[in-house]
Amino acid sequence: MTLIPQYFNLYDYFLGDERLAEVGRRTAIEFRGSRITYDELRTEVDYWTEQITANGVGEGDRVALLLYDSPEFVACFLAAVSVGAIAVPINTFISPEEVMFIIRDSGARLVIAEEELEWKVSLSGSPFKETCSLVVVTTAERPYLEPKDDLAERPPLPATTRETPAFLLYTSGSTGMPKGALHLHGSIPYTVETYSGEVLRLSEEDRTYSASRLFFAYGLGNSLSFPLAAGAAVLLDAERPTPERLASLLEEQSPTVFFAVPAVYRSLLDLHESGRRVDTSSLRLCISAGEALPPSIFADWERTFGLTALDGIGSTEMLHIFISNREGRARLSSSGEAVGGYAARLCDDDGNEVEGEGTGNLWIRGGSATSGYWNRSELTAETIIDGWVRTGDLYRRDAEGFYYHIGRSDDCFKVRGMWVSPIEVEAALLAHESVVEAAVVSSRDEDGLATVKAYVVIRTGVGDEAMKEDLRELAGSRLPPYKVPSQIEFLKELPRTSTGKIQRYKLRGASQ
Ligand code: 3UK
Repeated sequence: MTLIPQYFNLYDYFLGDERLAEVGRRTAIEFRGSRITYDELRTEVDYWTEQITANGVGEGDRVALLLYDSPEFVACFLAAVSVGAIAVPINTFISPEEVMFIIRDSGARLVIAEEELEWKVSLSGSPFKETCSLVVVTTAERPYLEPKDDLAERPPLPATTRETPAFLLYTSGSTGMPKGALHLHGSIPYTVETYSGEVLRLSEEDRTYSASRLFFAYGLGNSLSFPLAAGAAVLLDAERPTPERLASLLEEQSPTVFFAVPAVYRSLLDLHESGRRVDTSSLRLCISAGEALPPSIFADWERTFGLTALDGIGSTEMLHIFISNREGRARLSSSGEAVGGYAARLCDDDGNEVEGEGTGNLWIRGGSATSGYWNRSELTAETIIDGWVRTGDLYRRDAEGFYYHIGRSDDCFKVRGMWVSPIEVEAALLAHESVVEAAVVSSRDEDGLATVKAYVVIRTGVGDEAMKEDLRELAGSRLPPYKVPSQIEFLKELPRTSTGKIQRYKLRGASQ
């Protein structure tokens, strides 16, 4: 007997005739003071489908998106996947070198870029000239609400299934350039049915806003998958989510569900304290992810606004959150309990399972897991074992099944939700002529937030404040601000193993 895989396409899932019969006239997106209904969004997707196919894109081709959070992001993403192509969202904050790495690594056939970000894309040299085109989206005046009467009838959708590749999300690991985790058409509905269904429980009345952008797996779920699958409205904003910007947005656009990383919760609390009152009265739910939510922020948020921030851990590889706190049973310092549909397992370093209470490497299984890294079969085989995805995180589990994050089993860590690789920061410090060696670890500031701490050995033996300033300036000229060490300590030598490896765990112990 042959099993015919059942037809499934994300275009139909979000905007098919049956869905539009229900939600077509409701607001799907609010952006720059205009409202876009689900019906209008479908027209927008069909318009972008025409643009994409006119550029020769077909099934399996990659379409890179270098776009701000905007209706175009959503429309281009859905247009690309509707024709069986693979959408490749790119972080708008990264350097031109990293952008080009992703375009090259994914083998993009088309790049759709924000006019303001076009300078990061250079397709003139080979091998791109013949194989890759660029479409620029004008930032200032966007014609969403112009009638698009001249659209041709959509060609029939290709015979995609839940297993058909749909999008590729790049994430930077411990070393080197980012790696692309491939996701399938079925990955998104899985996260909708599990995490969103169980923890967010969105209704058509909800209005979601995510400070984390659409190009992150976190933002993609928060601002595309979850609201659109629920027939809710998503508030999108192309501007940088500064605390002031977020405060006005909360005040003027009344979201009901708010998503952010811990540092954003802290910055809103600070703003509120400084006298610019933050109005959270429209919110019914606050979600934190990306890094562990420090207990001080959890407590301050609750005390100040009477709202619980629900911490949960997700990853690019699993697409969204798989261990989470829940309303009414959120626990301080914990990432929460496994979300239904995901199995969590703690393993010792030999891969043996730790049962019940205990500590170990976190492995996760669930239907939204990446099918593998793009063109990295070895890395895929190391990361996915018998269907279990090794997260690289160390966790403790208590007797009731709550999980507590201990750290990364490699040495990478996150600051303000963004990855810091110690090696890269060390390299910047080592560029100073007086620096002999450097080791970078995560530390914590007074609020318990992760910061970058550098231990530095210098030629003259002892360093002073002026030297610290010098080093920060040098690092600042080579790295984005969040990677610049806020704490610097001088040492006579670094702790090393007999084989010469820096013992970062000793330094971490010293700084926490
Ligand atoms: C860390 C956390 C402790 C952890 C993400 C929500 O962050 C996301 O994906 P990334 O691929 O990073 C994954 C890694 O980040 N982490 C994330 N959340 C927490 N550590 N507590 C947390 N609550 O090391 C994990 O392995 O950038 C977050 C939804 C989708 C995502 N992709």
